[in-house]
Amino acid sequence: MLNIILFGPPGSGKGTQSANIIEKYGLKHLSTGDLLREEISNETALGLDAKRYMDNGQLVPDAVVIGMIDSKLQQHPDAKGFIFDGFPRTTEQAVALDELLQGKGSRIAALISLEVPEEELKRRLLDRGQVSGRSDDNEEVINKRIIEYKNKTAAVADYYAAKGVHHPLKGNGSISETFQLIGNVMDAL
Ligand code: B4P
Repeated sequence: MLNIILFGPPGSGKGTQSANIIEKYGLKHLSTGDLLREEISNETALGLDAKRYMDNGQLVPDAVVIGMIDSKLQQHPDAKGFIFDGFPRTTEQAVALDELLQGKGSRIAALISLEVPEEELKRRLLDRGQVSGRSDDNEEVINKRIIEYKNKTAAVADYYAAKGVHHPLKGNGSISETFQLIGNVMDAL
């Protein structure tokens, strides 16, 4: 199995690049953001609870997202690998993911980190907000998301750097330039 984490701050292009990666490499895409938005649109109890956090620029509690990923991994026992998009977002989630993969005799091969300057992130998220209907469409929520990323999520890159699988990339080129850089890492694995 080839398991990749696509990592980076809000608006760095994780969802955008995941679409390119699954098309070229045939990995199963697991996006916690997409899974949570699906729960919200189905108005499940989990979704209604998650919405309170997401609308406020906060991370959803670890137990909720770890449970979602656990059940998705079980639903796809024959996948040739996974691209984890937006997960893990805390060190606790990273430890849980490692344990889940160990149970399948597998591990994370690479954490690909998209590095984008803060002003560019804000510009992209404000642009996305005009068409997406998502709640992170204003500076107040965007700033909260960036603070949450620095406080809770950035450490996940250090966790995987200590395992020797952290691949930081410049993520502020065009979509195709960034995909080229990701492809260089993927092809070497
Ligand atoms: P996510 O849905 O994961 O998404 P994101 O961080 O907002 O954006 P992403 O990096 O995917 O950017 P995109 O490709 O769209 O998270 C949403 C929320 O869900 C979180 O705030 C949190 O509350 C919750 N959540 C999710 N996972 C969680 C977890 N594990 N634990 C707890 N809570 C969790 O790109 C942004 C825009 O930029 C797009 O419009 C795109 O077209 C544009 N763009 C992309 N690349 C570009 C490029 N190279 N040049 C120009 N524009 C580009």
